[in-house]
Amino acid sequence: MGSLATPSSSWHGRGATLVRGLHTAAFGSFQPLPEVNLNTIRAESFYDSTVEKYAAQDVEVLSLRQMLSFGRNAWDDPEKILKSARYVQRELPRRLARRLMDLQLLPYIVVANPHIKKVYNQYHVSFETLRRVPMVRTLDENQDFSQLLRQHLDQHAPMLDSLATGLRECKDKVLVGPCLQMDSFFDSMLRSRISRRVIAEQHLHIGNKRPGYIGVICTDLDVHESISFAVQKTKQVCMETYGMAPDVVVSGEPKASIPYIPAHLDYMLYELLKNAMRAVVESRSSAIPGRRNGSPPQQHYHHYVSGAAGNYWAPKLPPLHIRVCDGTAGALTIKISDQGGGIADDLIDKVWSYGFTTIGRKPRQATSSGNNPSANGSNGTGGGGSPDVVEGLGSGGHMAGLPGLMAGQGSRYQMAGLGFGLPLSRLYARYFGGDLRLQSIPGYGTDAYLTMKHLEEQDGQWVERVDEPS
Ligand code: ADP
Ligand code: K
Ligand code: MG
Repeated sequence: MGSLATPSSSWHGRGATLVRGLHTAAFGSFQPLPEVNLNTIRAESFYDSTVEKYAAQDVEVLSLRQMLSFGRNAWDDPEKILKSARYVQRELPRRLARRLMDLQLLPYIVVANPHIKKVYNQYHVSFETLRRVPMVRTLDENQDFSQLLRQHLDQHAPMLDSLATGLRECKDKVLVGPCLQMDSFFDSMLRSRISRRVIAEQHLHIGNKRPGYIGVICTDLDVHESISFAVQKTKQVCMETYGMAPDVVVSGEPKASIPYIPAHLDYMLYELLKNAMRAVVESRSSAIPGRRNGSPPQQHYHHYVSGAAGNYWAPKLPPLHIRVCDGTAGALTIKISDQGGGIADDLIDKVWSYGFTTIGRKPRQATSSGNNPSANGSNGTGGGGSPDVVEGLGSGGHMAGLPGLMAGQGSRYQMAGLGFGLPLSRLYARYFGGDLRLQSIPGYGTDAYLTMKHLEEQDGQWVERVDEPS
């Protein structure tokens, strides 16, 4: 199977000139540090007192503001770079140990799943490897450590996919009932994963001088640029999948910007736009089969489509509307409105569950009036539940996905299917103190509100990010 998209800080391909992040190949091929033999480190048994010891240690959570102020001019300050390396060395084993403990607590049927076991083993290998690296004292040692870090980031790239597949297989066995809080398990696994990757990527980029960036954080991210980029990519995928795509009308604060990790915003926009476009196309596509090559009865409401699926008359798609609202209470909100038929009341909570998707279901959403969705929710590229965007194919390794897409990885990615888009996007939004909410009018359409916090002081407190789960 393919894999699951998550953002990467190593981002490229936004047009030939627009390069986000740095090419990881700069680190060259990896030579393991002499003390560590990767081949001998294996998770022999699930119980491991060393893991327990590390898991019990406190983690140090840095806010976005702290990361920005620490990282400022770090490229010119070897002491800062070494301090950053030691922070990473200290934090990652503790955080990995906590997740290993979580995995150990899963019911046997879940732990025994080969995909979940693979995740456990990989986490364990990284834990054992990283905790054994001697404290970094020189820039040369940091260079080696950075290579090791990059290697582990890349090795963990497919782990999200394994978790998702493991979840699906366990759910199928029906043995994983409500007693196991799957969503909160995934929330803490994935939030921790985001944290670890942000920590690692921030260190890997902290020594690079890049205008407008501190490490992987863009200090003034142009929100409209991110939107138009995501629109362009989603339209492309939507066209490839359905042979048509709705237009997108963008309005609002034209100069909106925010300090943010570009790949995080790119990911959220891409997932929300895919959902919105899919809803619009599928809620109108029922008319398509009968209209091939014929004259439409109501010229005004139809347009001629020439695509992979052939030539036919299709109903005109109502455009998506995106509005950027800045400056209210220290938050920037992006509202994405579609007329894709909305979400049925009985599904409105379920859509936030990891793995929940209506791909391959029928019917897929609320209907009223004559707005019947197509009976077949799949997109014709083979099998419901197939993966979405390919992760790990982007040069960024992990959190790749979109970068993989950028690099033109062919037609493997699709519009939907893993059921991770909404919950994972909300996790990313909340990670830096923002949020993601949906407002649906069944039978009409959906508004998604993506809110991101500015770094201003609020009620006497700086906006902090939600980091490692306790
Ligand atoms: P996936 O897109 O892989 O199915 P998501 O988590 O992104 O997973 O979305 C879960 C489900 O929520 C979708 O399958 C779809 O049924 C529903 N949904 C999400 N966004 C919309 C929308 N804008 N309009 C209608 N339904 C939506
Ligand atoms: K979902
Ligand atoms: Mg989706």
